[in-house]
Amino acid sequence: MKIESITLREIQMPLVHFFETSFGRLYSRRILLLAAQCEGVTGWGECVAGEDPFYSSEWIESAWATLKHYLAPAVVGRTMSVACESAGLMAKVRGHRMAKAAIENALWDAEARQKRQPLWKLLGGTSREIQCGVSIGIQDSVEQLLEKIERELAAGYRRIKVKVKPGWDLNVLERIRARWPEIVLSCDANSAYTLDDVEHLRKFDRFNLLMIEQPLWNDDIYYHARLQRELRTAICLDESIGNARDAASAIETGACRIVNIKVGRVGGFSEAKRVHDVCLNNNIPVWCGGMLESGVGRTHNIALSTLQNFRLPGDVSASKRYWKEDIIEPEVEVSPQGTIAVSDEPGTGYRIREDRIEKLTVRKETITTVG
Ligand code: OSB
Ligand code: MG
Repeated sequence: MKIESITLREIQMPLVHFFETSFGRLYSRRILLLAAQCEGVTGWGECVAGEDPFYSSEWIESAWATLKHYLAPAVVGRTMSVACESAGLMAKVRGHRMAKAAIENALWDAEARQKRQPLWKLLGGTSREIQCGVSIGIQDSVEQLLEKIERELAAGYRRIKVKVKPGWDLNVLERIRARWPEIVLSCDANSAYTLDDVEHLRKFDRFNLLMIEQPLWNDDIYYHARLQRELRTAICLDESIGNARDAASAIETGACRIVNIKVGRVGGFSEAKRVHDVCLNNNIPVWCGGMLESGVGRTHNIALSTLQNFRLPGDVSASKRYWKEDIIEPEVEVSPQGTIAVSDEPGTGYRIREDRIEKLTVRKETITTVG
């Protein structure tokens, strides 16, 4: 498979509802899409870097520049037999994992299309159906949050995750549990607490949560291990796990009992598979995180979620929760049982709506080899 060129695009899409986390409120997304031209097939990837360097140090402008100047030139013009070879070609660049993932995942997408195989099978997936949960942001009032939860439960989602931060936590969880004592519930702090909050965090134990996600610093493992020893509730790490080695050290030190895998955060499908395998070998369940993706990233998350150790419902939800109109066809839909079935069609099983992407594009740049 020869990589002839790579096209970067920025598309802009307003969110159906704002999404608020401990680092702020977001109304609209700037999404970096990447298309790799490989001898008659086009592989698509999505860079999940955000609008701002808040979730991680990467953001759309750093990703664009790094892709343009370093990562795309490292792979364009090269021939590879399998997509995962691209990771080695990009290894000289430190960090920039979300940017790297956009390339590697586009090449997996191309490889699946070229081999006329479903992407999920190429990745080594086994489940025919994945379990879905939802992530619900901070709202203007607890009443609004309860209404949203009610709607998502009625739609069939199997796990509710709410964003928390100091001042929007115990009171909120209390109200949710008072109304729904039995639902599978978890919370995500996106690093909003410190070790000074241990006594406060111990109070989360009352709510019988499936997990508390990333309570402490985004780059920390050691202090999460200290915290986990103080809590009955399982800690799940998101931001802290950048690769399989991080997962191994988090497990070895007891920093978490569950791992959130985001393919962008760990630098692409091959590292995501390695994180998955480390967790599997240590009997640590994983689930697939989300980054408010468009259909391109969303369908890649679906494919990844078919690997055997994705034992908990992921933040993989229907297109319509985020977008008035997605850029794939059909849109991602979730069954009344809170599942998505994967198909045997080649690639992702979803068609890319290039005409719509073209209309949403605000900038575009193609990297080809010179001469
Ligand atoms: O921490 O999981 C997170 C969205 C943006 C950045 C970080 C996170 C999230 C979510 C949304 O929780 C999950 C989704 O895409 O549905
Ligand atoms: Mg998270």
